Amino acid sequence: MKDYKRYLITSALPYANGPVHLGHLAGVYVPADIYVRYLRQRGRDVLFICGSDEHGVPITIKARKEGITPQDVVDRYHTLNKKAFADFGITFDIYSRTSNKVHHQTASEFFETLYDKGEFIEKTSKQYYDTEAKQFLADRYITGTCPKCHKEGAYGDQCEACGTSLNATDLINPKSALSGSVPELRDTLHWFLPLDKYEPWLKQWILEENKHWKSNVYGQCKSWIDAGLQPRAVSRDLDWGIPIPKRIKGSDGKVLYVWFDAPIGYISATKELTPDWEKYWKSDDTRLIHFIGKDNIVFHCIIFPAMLKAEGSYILPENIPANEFLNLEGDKISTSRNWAVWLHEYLEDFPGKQDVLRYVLCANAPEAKDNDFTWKDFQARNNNELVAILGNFVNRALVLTQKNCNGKVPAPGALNDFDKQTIAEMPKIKDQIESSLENFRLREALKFAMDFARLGNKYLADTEPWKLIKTVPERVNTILNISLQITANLSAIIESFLPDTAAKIRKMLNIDAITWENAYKTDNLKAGHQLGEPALLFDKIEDSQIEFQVEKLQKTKTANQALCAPVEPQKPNISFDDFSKMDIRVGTILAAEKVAKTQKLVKLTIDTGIDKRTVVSGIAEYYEPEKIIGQQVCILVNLEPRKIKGIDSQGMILMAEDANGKLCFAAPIDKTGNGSGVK
Ligand code: B3M
Ligand code: ZN
Repeated sequence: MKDYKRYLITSALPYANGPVHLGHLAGVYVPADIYVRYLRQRGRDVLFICGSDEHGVPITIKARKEGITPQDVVDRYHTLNKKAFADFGITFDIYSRTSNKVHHQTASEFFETLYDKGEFIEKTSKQYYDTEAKQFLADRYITGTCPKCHKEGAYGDQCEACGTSLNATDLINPKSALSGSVPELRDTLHWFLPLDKYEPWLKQWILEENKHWKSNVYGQCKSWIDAGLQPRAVSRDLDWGIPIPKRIKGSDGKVLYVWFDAPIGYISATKELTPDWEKYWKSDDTRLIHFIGKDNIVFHCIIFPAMLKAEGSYILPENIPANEFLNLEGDKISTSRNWAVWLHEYLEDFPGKQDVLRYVLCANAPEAKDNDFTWKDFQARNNNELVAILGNFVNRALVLTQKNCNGKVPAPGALNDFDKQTIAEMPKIKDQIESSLENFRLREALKFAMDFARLGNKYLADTEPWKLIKTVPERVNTILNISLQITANLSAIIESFLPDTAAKIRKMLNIDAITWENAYKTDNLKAGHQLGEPALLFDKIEDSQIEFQVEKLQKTKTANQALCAPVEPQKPNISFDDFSKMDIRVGTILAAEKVAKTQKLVKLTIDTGIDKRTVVSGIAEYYEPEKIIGQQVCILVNLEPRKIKGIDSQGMILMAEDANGKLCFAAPIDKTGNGSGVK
């Protein structure tokens, strides 16, 4: 490989529309942080860049749902995620955000440069427009019937029922999610990056010159390129994002497509971090590496490089070690289904155990294929690997020294063959770790790092110093010296994977960090050096803790299913007169009984304040009749009476129905007089 002078490491900018979870950490941020820490240990010039991706339609949808502004949404999650990353020891040099001024400027200048160079195609196409809300509709804001499976509630970009990707114009009976009205097709102008023009270059650059990329990354790129590349719109009709520069004709109401501005965020964040930013972005001897998840491959391997190439003054990524996905207990991690382990919650349940999660996520990293996180495996790796191997070795070496040498590093005597063999293993393992890390095989690197601890453990087990204390104390001194040298080196070897643990070991050894270059030597600790107090590095995780986590996950799944399911779009507007025609009163349930031979129906007698009347309601699945007597409810009293299963039902009880069809009473919170009107 080329001799690079500096490293520019980026990790995907997470959308600031939800908290980060363990899947993000495993796929992107832990691997990037391990690699960066390792580079720093080797004294390399490195910048580690990240931040929040704060544009795009999902953020506006979330804001609408919660009745707050998109800026409120991104402020909330930017702060939360920044803290979560810091808590897990992810050592970004900057965690910026794309709503920053410098980013807006950088991204719109980038657009202008390409525009002025004539790199875009301008095209008018037909898109849905909501005449009531007076705006063009993003695909996610249009719902309708799926042309494929004929289920309702499909989105303009995808049917979630059958998974088909759609164009908004494919939907049957399209409706605007903003106003509920039927949208109309209108002409709109957009700017397109002609990826087809870059196809020959991309073919050469990726398929010929970047054969060293991971096979999952290379394979995905190849299939995109083989399928033929099409021009891609880089603008959107939206009011949240970076406005297309005013001087450009037709820019009104248009913003940059989020995937155009987000990767430029790497550049703006570097600008914000250092006035030297151009040295990192514009010199051929910088090694630029993007850490991402597999869903971001096309944007980082094809579209962003094509943008950079079109602009002309930037370097291109040397590698893009994208990972596959981490599943959780056999199911895809999903924010909307709340099937996730949230980082802030993990720390509440396992305070101080960041390194354990870093360890398990790296040991299980979805490097070549999707992988599964299970709490059982988490427990097993903690108990059988961190406690039994790493923790046990370090503890034995230190406690034995404290007992037998007053906590001072003993001077070694003559070495025997086994000592020499053991010592000779250290540089070998270190080399293996280097080669694995340089090639982004982090799981393998961690396995080798644990071999370093295994080496120490085996050395103590085979030499059994505790049996020699009385008989050959000089031999014990040699064994302990070697064990302590291994421990000291181990603190450097595991530093990038388990930074807190490395710091704890250094504290127990009473030393400063050992450089990577010295992390195999046997004179890092001088004879007579006073050690600190030994303490346990890890403790066992009990079955009960694991059962608690599994149950918690199961519970959140059920509880949140209802809350997170997509809600129905709003219905068309009505006048106030329409509303006042409904006579809704508060009443009290006087009697309730199941209607014979039905599953769902309950016959209720209600005191409406006006009269006592009978209403049949479909609530039997959710309420036991005897338990609701005396409860207040709201009742639409002037609904045309209907015969239901032979019973005259005079009115309707108001119920809240969630997206899964579950019902609960919509009733006054405070007790009030029967007959009170609801307005
Ligand atoms: N925000 C997608 C994601 O979080 C996107 C990455 C941007 S990286 C420039 O998966
Ligand atoms: Zn469908």
